[in-house]
Amino acid sequence: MAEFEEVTQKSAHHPKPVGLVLQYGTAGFRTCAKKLDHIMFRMGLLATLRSKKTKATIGVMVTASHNPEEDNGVKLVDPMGEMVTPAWEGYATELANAEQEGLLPTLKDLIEREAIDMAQEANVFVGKDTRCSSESLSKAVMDGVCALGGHCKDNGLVTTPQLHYLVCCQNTQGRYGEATIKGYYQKLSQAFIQLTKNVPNRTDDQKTLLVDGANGIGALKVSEMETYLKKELQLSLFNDGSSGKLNHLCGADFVKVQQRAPKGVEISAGERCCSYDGDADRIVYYYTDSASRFHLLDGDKIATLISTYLKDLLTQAGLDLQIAVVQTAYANGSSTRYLEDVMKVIVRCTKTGVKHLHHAAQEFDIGIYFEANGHGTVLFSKLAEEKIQQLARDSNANDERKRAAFTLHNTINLINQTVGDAMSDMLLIEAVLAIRGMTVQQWDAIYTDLPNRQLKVKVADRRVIDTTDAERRTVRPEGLQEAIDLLVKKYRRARSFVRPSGTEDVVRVYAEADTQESADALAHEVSLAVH
Ligand code: 16G
Ligand code: ZN
Repeated sequence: MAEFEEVTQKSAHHPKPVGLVLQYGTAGFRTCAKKLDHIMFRMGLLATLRSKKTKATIGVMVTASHNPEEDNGVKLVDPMGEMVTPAWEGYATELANAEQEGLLPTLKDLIEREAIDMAQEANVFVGKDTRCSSESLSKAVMDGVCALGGHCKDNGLVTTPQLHYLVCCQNTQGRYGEATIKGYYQKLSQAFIQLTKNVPNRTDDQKTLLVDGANGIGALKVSEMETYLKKELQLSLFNDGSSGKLNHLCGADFVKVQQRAPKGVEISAGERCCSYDGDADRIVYYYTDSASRFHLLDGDKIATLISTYLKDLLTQAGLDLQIAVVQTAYANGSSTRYLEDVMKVIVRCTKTGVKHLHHAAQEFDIGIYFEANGHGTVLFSKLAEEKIQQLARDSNANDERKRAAFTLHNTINLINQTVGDAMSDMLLIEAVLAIRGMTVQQWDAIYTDLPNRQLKVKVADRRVIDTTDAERRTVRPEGLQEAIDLLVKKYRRARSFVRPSGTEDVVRVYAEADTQESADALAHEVSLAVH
């Protein structure tokens, strides 16, 4: 068949380095950009097949998120804007690792196994971040799509969540929004303006926010969006990419891991600041107090703020909808206790990685999920959306209930339900703070984080560690969990776990306890037990 000849011909321009083995990991392929050309071409092929199979548009995003500038990566986006399914992650790995002469047989095998109709048309949306290597790597993706006769739309520079949004809009015939970047800005900014326009006494302080763009795509896109916000939110943008290096000493990952302010941001005491990561799907907030102490408001604090807000609105609306918060083992123990004991919401814990949280959140009427690192969003079930719409239209409902329903409706429009989105999360947080008349300090005071420490341990083979109970306990190697249990017992309010990283060749150690000294000591002792 002609298309296979094209594949053979074109793949010769994107040769695979012999012996190189890479895996479609927690967040797609990610490594040094120089090793990725063949991967990109092949992901173009795979996305085309996925599109034929699902009879829908598929997304391919070229980014390495918070990794250094020299790295790059690629993730596939399924029709409704979700991450690609585990079976297709497996195909991605197979296709990526086939040696040059094995590419065609692997491709044909996949087509047979999935019974793909090659006559079906295919559509692929491609997006890229601001890395130097992204331009040519995204071209390699498009080469792959063309080789199999697929149609390609080059969306150019976009954030990861923008690409997820575009794919979802395209496949739902505009029901989720208009499938353009302008449509994205309009949807979000209109919802934000609706939510904040009647808030009494909103001060200039409340309207101003410092944003660290991590010198990446988020900086570019947030400044595009700002004009749509009509001064209802005024951003002071730092690390906008004009001079600094991507993710270097800045961005959400740096701030969360280092627990300190990024380079290049001039913060005065009490000012509200936030940091995006390199593809703008993560966000964390922070401020410094009058004693120059740094205070971080991470994904757990964001989940708590949003769930308090939504729970109150449901009460005002008199709607009986089940609300749940999904976390991972990294969630600070104080946040879990607060959510369960004070707020009385359901809390679920899943393995690390957005797809696990997203999946668990789909089981509830309203599922709020956030990783402590700041990746998260809120999912509303179809039923929940319908009940909210119905109430907003119900002429017999009283004013308070209707108002709450309208607010919920606008809140839904403000949220990017396809994936965590720094810009959408930022607007949601800003709207909630405005509506509740809260300062960042008041938000921070909802509960106090337990001191905690994260460490990395290099071991010969991290795969010897096997975990269970959403990564909170180990089952292998034998005796390790017992050793951790004994160490934890020595400290007050302590908890610790270890897990093999899904993105780096290390074992991660987490510990929390009543004081920073205890958390540090426990993390250190547990890391010795891992060796
Ligand atoms: C990836 C995940 C992130 C997770 C991190 C854990 C996605 C989109 N991203 O970046 O959610 O927190 O991996 O990395 O799923 P680790 O396994 O190295 O700790
Ligand atoms: Zn990211």
